[in-house]
Amino acid sequence: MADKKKNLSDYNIHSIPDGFNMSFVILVSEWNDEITFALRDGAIETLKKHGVLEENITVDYVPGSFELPLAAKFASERLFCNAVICLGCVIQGETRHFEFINNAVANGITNVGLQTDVPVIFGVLTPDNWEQAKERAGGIHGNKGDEAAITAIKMVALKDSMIQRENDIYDDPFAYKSEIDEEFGDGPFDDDEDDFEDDDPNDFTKLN
Ligand code: DLZ
Repeated sequence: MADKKKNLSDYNIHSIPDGFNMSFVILVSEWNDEITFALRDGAIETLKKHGVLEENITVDYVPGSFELPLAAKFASERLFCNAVICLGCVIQGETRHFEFINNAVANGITNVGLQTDVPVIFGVLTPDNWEQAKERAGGIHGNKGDEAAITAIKMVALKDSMIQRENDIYDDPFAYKSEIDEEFGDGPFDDDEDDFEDDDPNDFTKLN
């Protein structure tokens, strides 16, 4: 079983892809700004540590966490954005606002990612009190901003590797014969003799 993580900022530095050529938008909620600005600073430092260029990091602000999903949608539609990092802090209070905001933000952020195909990272703290928030914004439990930055880099790299793999298949379909056969069954690479009169593997017209 994998070790249980004790600190939000614990990770193996060598397992993180290089962020050079990646662009990020960081959205910061102004509510509880002592906390969210610490998350922002952690995220920026971590992105830079992993090769992301300063000019490829855009920081924008929203009034409260509730506004993060819509702002994430604006950002995800921009060409300069490979991933959006949403940072906020909703502290449990006496009102039911806490639940409403948390549910709306979590669902909203999830939906933006699914609708746009752009990774949108949930870096919103939902602590019971101020102490817990501080512990996760550069305190004894690390910094959730770091964790959000690492997640963003990993998701951009994952998406890039899938796009690259698909391009490789288009470039050299015969190298991927077994995978294509598996995916499409009785497709153009099926070994069934009836499929083609002549089995010339260099005849790409048969793919059309
Ligand atoms: C209204 C509100 C409350 C009560 N608490 C928080 C909070 O703890 N953290 C946060 O980020 N935002 C809070 N907000 C503001 C809402 O997110 C939102 O900005 C307003 O309801 C306006 O839409």
